[in-house]
Amino acid sequence: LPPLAATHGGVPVIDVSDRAPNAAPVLDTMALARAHGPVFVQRRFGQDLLVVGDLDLVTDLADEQRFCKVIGPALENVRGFAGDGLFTAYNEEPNWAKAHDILMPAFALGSMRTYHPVMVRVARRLIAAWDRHAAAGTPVDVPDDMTRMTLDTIGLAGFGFDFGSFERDEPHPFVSAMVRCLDWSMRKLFRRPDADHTEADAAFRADADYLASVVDEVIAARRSDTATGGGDTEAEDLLGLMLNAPHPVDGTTLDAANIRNQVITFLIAGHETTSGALSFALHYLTKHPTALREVRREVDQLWGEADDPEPTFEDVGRLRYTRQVLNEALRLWPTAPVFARQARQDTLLGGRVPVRAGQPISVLVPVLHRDPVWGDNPELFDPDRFAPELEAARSPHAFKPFGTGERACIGRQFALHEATMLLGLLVHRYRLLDHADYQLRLKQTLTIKPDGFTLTLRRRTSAD
Ligand code: MNH
Repeated sequence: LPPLAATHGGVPVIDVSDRAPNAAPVLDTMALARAHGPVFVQRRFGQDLLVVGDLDLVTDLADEQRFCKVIGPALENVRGFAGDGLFTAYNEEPNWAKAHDILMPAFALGSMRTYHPVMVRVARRLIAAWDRHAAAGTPVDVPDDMTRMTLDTIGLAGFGFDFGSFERDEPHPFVSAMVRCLDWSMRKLFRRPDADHTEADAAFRADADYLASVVDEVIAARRSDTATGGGDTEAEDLLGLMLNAPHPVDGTTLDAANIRNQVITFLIAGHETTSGALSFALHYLTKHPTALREVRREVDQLWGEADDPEPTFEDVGRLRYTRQVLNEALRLWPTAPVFARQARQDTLLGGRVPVRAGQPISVLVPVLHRDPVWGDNPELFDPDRFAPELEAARSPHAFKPFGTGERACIGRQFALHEATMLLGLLVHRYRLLDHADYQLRLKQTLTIKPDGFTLTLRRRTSAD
């Protein structure tokens, strides 16, 4: 481990300049927390970053009177392709509040009802593909297929655009370009100040331009649809709101550059983290037969021996334990593992750590999710931690996979509805066979996923 360089207001300072990032840099940061405690300063090439993963301090950081979101170094890089979209807009940038106000209705409960049939339709695409693998006895690449499912879902539900991911052997090129853009945004954080990065930057620019060209295609498809009299039913989807909805206060619509940034933002934020969460949940279910049995009990109670259940919107709300499984997977591996906060004024964080106004403070979510508040075996996968009575007794700040406050995830209900339903349908239909005795290995491109996770499948029979 790197030596302690100094301390800062009682907080250890660790110089990590000499460490090359591995496949999942968040694991390195978690190791620092294990060695030095959940609050420390990470120093790289003379730049300091305060990192926090302890419940008391995160509770303080969640106080919106004193702290707010900051576009830290990582999101500053993401701005290179998502611009002033909702995720990467500065708090004080007028387009944040404007887009937030215009797009909020698309995430109200009523809207989830309208997305539900689309989510079922895309779930059936995945099931059709998995049925073929089950019949052939060939393995499925779980994160790749979860990504196909979530990308097609946000494309169709938000934009009326079909990526057709299950008709492709390889991921849609939008996904590969996006992954490289996210990876560039992350690797840039580790650059030695003296090296030349012209080539990587040019490749990034080409990928970012390609993402923008896909967006133009998505928008053009809508415009031609509207011109031919279709599209009425889509007037209220995300793209409809982006293109046409007047701001409730000043009556203007979003500008063209901002619309492009919003489409890129939602196509990425709307699928990348959800697919990781589903992949982790499936991994843990294959390793925890008791939890798997409980999910089976729940889905069988709902859908019995139906060959092709028709899940209703209300059904998804009844999958309580299945949702606990997702929450527990998001506790152990929050797929967006870091978010950043800043003090509104110079202050003492938690009454003890001096911080300057505007200074980025990293919340290391996987460490928060292993705080002593989670008991003495926080590494254990146990969905019962999310039983309603235990949840009610626990601090609301102990679990932050969706960030916090005004800038928390707008798509949380969307993600949970989509993921809970799919997880339920898969457990209802298949035996998930851990044919390779998969050992969890993380891959990170800002967000995290299980790397190289495959399963084989068998259709369940009444005997299973
Ligand atoms: Mn989402 C913000 C995690 C699914 C769209 N999301 C955030 C933040 C986290 C997050 C954390 C806050 C980041 C920060 O503080 O800097 N999001 C997730 C996770 C999932 C997820 C773990 C799935 C699981 N997110 C979704 C989905 C959508 C979406 C689905 C869209 C359909 N998220 C967003 C947007 C923001 C956001 C947009 C930015 C909101 C804002 O700042 O106003």
